[in-house]
Amino acid sequence: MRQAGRYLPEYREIRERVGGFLDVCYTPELAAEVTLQPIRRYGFDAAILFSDILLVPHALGREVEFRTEVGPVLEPLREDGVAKLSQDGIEERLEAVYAAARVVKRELPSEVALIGFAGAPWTVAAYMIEGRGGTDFANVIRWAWQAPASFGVLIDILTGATVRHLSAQIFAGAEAVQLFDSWAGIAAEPLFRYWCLDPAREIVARLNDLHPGVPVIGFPRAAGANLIAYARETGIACLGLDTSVPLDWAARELQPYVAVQGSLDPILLAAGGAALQVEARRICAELAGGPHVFNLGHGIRKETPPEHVQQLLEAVRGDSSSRLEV
Ligand code: 1CP
Repeated sequence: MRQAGRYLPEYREIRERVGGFLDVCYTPELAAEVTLQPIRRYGFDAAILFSDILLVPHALGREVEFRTEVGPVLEPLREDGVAKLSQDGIEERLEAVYAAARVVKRELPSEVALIGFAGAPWTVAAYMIEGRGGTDFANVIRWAWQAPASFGVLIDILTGATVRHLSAQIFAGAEAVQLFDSWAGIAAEPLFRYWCLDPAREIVARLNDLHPGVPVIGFPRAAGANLIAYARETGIACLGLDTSVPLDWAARELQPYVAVQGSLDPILLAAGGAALQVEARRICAELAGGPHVFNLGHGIRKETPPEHVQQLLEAVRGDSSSRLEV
């Protein structure tokens, strides 16, 4: 999940030495190194490539900056800016990401999967239009209702760019890819169908054509009961559950159609203690009747003590012999 590295001293050391977040993303050796750090420390079953969902708007020609303590800041997109977005050459502009994936793939033990990712069109559009996180995204919602034709052009461009970016990561060694629709929950029902579900279906169909057998994981965060349609209609192989999804409901309504992952509250992981162990085991038990990948319900928090992650792994795996040599 997002910002996985920030709680690790070895990540912070690299960030302090190198400076900019984007510099780490665009330097293959560094991006590969921070991808591998949590695998070396804990021996997870999969590594997620170190990158960010906002590299795609950057590659489409938008200004993107990551400011310390503020997060991402983009030049806000207006309707007259859509025609200037260009997908030409995005693979060349994002070549450092694929180079990082190739390095990671070479270094990872063969039993550890590499996961590539991209932001879903709706969520990336939300950041492009709003210019930053931490808002109510009123501008994206207003545009989607008031000018669906130009909004549709933007979503189509992002859908195409997402397929190209994910496909290139798979060619570079990713064995599964995740589509982060972190702001799916702000899309009211018809918006959800047009701008979250339909683009996801198209992305999955095109990737399945290009790369048969490579699973696509969907994470439409806070989508609530819309998860049912997303699980049944998009063709995704696995669905990420945010912290609010009731697990008996997920077992009944979602698991017959897709594998599920997620659920554990990252705040509980940061808090630790007996409640963490109990909750980890409860999640495994509730989802034991179908395909389940243990994961968090959202990104790991910066203040998480690294030893809580080890305790969680032990609770899930039932032993402490899981460290791998990388
Ligand atoms: O070092 C730093 O301080 C930068 C923090 C950071 C990191 C480590 C950002 C800024 N992005 C990332 C990496 C990242 N982002 C990964 C790689 C794996 C990992 O290190 O965890 C992934 C998968 C993402 C995906 C991402 N970026 C999402 C989707 C997932 C989610 O959390 O919902 C989103 C919404 C972003 C945008 C973003 N990037 C960074 C921040 C602070 C934000 C959120 C801005 C906001 O809305 O408040």
